[in-house]
Amino acid sequence: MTSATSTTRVDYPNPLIPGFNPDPSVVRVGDDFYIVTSTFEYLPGIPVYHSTDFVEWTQIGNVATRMDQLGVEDVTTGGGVWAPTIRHRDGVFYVIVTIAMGRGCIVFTATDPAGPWSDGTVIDGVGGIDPDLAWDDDGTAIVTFSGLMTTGADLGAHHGVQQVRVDLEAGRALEGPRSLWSGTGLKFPEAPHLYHRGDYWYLMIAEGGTERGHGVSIARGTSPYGPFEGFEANPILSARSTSRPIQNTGHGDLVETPDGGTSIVLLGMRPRGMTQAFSALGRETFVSRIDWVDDWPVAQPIDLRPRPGAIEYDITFHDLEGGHTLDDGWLAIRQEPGHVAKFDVDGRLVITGDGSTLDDPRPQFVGRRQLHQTARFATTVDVTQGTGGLAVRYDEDHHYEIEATGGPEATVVVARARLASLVQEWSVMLPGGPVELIIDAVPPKGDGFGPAMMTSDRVLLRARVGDQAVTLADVDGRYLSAETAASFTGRVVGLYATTGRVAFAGLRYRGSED
Ligand code: 6LW
Repeated sequence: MTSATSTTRVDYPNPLIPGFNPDPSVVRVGDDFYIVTSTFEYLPGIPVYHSTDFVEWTQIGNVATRMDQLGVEDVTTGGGVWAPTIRHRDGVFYVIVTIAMGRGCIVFTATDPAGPWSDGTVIDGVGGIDPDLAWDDDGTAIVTFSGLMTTGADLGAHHGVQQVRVDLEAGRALEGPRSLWSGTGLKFPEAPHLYHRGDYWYLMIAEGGTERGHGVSIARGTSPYGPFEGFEANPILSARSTSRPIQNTGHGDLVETPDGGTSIVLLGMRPRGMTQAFSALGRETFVSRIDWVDDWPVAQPIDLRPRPGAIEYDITFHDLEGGHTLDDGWLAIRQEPGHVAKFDVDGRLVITGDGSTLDDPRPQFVGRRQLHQTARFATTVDVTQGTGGLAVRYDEDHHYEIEATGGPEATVVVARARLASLVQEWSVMLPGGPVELIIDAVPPKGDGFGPAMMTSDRVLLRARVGDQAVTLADVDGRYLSAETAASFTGRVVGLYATTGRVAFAGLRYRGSED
């Protein structure tokens, strides 16, 4: 990492990459920047976002587009793809990642970050989570990781921050793990990253746990193998015990930004409600400025700077450019989107139900991240040959959906809220014909104080056939939030079928931060 003299520093937008994008890692190659984030049980896994100005980010692909790259088809909820690190060396991109409760530590490589990526090499001898990849001055590969054991006899034990030299080609550690500096004593030292800057090697970690106590701490030494001396001003960044609009800040990665300075990308949440309690979108990617003082990084607190205005897209499947395939932003659960969604001769997206529902681990569902606090998803669906609809999902125990089935004469529409062992349904009969299904996430009703203001948002489940429109349910959104679902991910809204063939004309989205 070179010591860039900061010129006119830029206040980059925050969230930098909105929606369910936790545990970001960033790499700079020339004037190009790439960020990867965690995806847990979803496929494709590990989105790759690209920017040249650090303001506008575009998803250019996914590292894991094939089931066998990850092995998450049976992974438990909350397990799967945890915390990738992206690095670049001698023309090759590397992503090292843990498949928690799955394949373990894997390294993927590619010469083009948009893909294709390799099948992935398991690195034997690297346990724990949050692997970082660096090379020492003679080119030996070093993996530094958090020694939280997610499998085996000492499941749940935490051995602090550990490190091994590895042979990436052979996929094995060259030694047993050595323990390193592990923070200031807060719980869960994790997300380690090594940086070489000037005379020092820096070891930056997260500690305090990914909840409200999360923070970033750093140490330095003259060797990548330690010993490391902790900064007296640790944590260099935390929102704990503050009323800052962005909380849970931690799990950072440093990068030299286009403004000539250093920045840190990291995860955070935007809890809402009178006591800032519920984060509907889960853990998102944020950025903040770093200044170097006496060769120590000083981080600015994270400021909320949402991109102005509304974002809209209207994906009409019939008109998909480049033929009928789903773009990189679509997700399916423990299976590839292409296995769930097909296209019929009219260019509609068709999902065939197999009897599974959103309560199951592998529903017939394809969806996209909710990117804004206020958002509308809408689709027009033909349910004359099956049952299906539009769902907002956190996991199989926490989801709301608006579902339809019927024929030319009549359509039965059902709104459903599933919260673990609780389920509630509302239903209505509408005329036959194409059905528009709508899910609206809207701010709480009212202002100031009062129970209604405790929540993050309300979720409206709506349907329309012809000129008959109905809001079937107005459900509290706090129960689809990171603090209640506790499944590490975030809201994903999508199309699904439970039985028969259901044909969707498209998906429309409008989101804003008002
Ligand atoms: C990730 C760990 C964490 O591996 O949560 O917030 C885990 N930090 O670093 C899953 O996201």
